[in-house]
Amino acid sequence: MSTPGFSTLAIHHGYDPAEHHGALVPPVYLTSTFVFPSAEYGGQCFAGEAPGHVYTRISNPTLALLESRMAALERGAAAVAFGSGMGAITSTLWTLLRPGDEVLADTTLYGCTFAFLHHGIGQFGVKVRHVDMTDIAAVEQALHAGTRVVLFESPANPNMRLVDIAAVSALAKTHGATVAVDNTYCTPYLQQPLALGADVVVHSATKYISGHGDVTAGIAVAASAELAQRIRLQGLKDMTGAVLSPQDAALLLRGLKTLSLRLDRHCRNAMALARVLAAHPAVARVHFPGLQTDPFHALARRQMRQFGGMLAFELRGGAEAGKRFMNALRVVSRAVSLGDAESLAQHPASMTHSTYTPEERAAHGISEGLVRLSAGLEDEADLVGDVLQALEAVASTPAAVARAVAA
Ligand code: 7XF
Repeated sequence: MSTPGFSTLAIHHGYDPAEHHGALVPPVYLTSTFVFPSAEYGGQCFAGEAPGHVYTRISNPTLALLESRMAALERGAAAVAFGSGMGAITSTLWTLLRPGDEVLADTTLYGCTFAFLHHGIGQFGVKVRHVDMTDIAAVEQALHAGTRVVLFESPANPNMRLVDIAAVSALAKTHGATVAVDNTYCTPYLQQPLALGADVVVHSATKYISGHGDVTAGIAVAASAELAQRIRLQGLKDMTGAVLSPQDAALLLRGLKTLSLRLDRHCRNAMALARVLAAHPAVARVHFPGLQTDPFHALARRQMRQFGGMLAFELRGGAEAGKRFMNALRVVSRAVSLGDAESLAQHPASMTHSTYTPEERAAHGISEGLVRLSAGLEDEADLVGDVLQALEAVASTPAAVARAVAA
């Protein structure tokens, strides 16, 4: 049989019903511990000399199925599941970094990843440096022998900047740095950073992979099995303990089955919303790589299958207008998170990126007026109608009328 396609892997990889009483859906191993056939065998398991599960914080058959499926989908060697995206990110970075090492990060990162670097691991002798990774020459200049990890998101949360994964990975390799890419916005259906040269991919599986807003989870997928094992035995087992519950692993396995179908719809809805926003006079700027005018359009065509379900925009009336827009929404929910069936709108400066100071947001390219939208799975016409009526509500306020008259 030829190599199975993405959806076939997402539905079948690593599971044979014949080994489980014919159960179509994999059973959930709802157990924290595993019984040893003998005391000697238990000791051998702990010494890594005999196969078998010993304790769910280290491994569990339901988690192992999710991990092998995610590794196949990301084209990695092995994966480790976590109880949250921050669990995946912190466990991976604690494993890779020592005092004196430097992590070179893009200018824009999700707020808690930024906080972990500056207020978490940064307190323990790890140096944190930011560089604009959309500028390859700047990355080349910033890399040096002490750079242990290169970390970025593409597209970046919240401002939709894209990083050339292949170019940055190739440069980082020449300096012996490990490249970690947060692939939450894309999932492996839209983008496969390991195939482009990255060493490890991290996800908030709370988002598209779960897809239904009812799970918090994370995944790290490594290009080498050795790195995945280090992340499991140091980062997960001893340093964070951020294990995923088997019940939640089962929900993620269910989410994966429809990931490609859902993302096709998310991407279509996001494109429709981006077009409507870009054409509206109340909108100053739309950040969406699917627009031909977007500075990252050509790169997106090269490294993404489609343009994703996330977009961000700034209204001419700034942050105040942005809040009025959000308050006028009727179909789109006002909430953080992303990748759910429900479309979600949030204000990064006061919500997901309030971990930055206003000065840091200004220096890191996160404008105070930015509104972020996660296009859900509702009907396109209803979403477009909702966004248009909310834009009209903003445009017809007294302040907007006064501005229009003055102009
Ligand atoms: O620990 P989580 O499962 O919430 O994942 C953390 C995380 C990691 N990477 C990226 C790119 C993320 O967007 C997230 C979580 N972001 C949510 C958001 O931006 O809305 C969190 C809500 S405060």
